[in-house]
Amino acid sequence: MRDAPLRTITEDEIAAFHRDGATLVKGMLSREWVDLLGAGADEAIDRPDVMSENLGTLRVDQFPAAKSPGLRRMVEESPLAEIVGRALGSAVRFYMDQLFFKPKGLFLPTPWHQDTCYYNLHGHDLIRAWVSADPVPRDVSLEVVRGSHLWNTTYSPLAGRDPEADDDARATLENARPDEPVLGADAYDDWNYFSGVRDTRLPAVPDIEAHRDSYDILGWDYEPGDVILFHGHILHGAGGNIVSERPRRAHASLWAGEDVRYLHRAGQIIPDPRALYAHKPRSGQFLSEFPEVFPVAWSPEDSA
Ligand SMILES: O=C(O)CCC(=O)C(=O)O
Repeated sequence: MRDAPLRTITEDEIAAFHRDGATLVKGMLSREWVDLLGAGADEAIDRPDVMSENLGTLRVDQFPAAKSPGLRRMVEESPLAEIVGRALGSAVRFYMDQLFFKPKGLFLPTPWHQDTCYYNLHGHDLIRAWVSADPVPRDVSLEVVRGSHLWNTTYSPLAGRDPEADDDARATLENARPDEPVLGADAYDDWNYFSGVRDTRLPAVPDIEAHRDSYDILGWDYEPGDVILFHGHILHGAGGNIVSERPRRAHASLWAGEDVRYLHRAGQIIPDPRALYAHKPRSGQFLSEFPEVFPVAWSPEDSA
């Protein structure tokens, strides 16, 4: 049974998400959910596994809800599914989650990137819910390039082996098969951000940081209980290079609406959700064809 948000997301907030590609939705999660988010993040932080990466002072975990009961409850029982479902205006399915932990001390920036190219997914109805157990001031919070979710460009990932410097990576990219993921189920035995191959045939992410004045950058002061919604295709990053007295325990979950399909990407970086491998998905199949792996988490009928 899912808990309801403290209030219903407004039409204006939904319109802002679709227009700008991201919006801050204030005051949606109760203190109990924020406490559980903090406890769940700590559980994941204390259990580094093959899906954990230390990138300087940024620790990123893929699929942390798989090992943290607290984060699993956030995904399965918290109001997040209803919030993202109302924003998309359709049924939603949980695809995956990530933890972005910056311990107190020097916060390094999260570089500007787009998530699209990291996953074997294709479609427009992709939405992320970014929440933090700690207050996050504007200068170290999530930022997006307003409207970039509609640019219709898939950029090259920042991670992955470089095919221009590595013959093996080039061969992997050139020989990628449309019916086989580049990262197989064995990625769950041994994975890092450079297990996959960077698809350098895609355009490079523009140097947004060096030309901030040329972009319309949106960002917010974040308080626990708020939810930042952002589109799966938007260019985003997070500020840094400041010393903070507090950690930043952020959790981002990725949800799919109706048009989202599986797509074998030659430059896949993040493995498919573990349970999907057994189904041997083909490019073009809707996620809804795998209801055992991606059950409906919330649908408008739930609140009718
Ligand atoms: O929180 C961050 O620093 C980055 C978050 C991010 O890149 C994401 O949620 O996709």
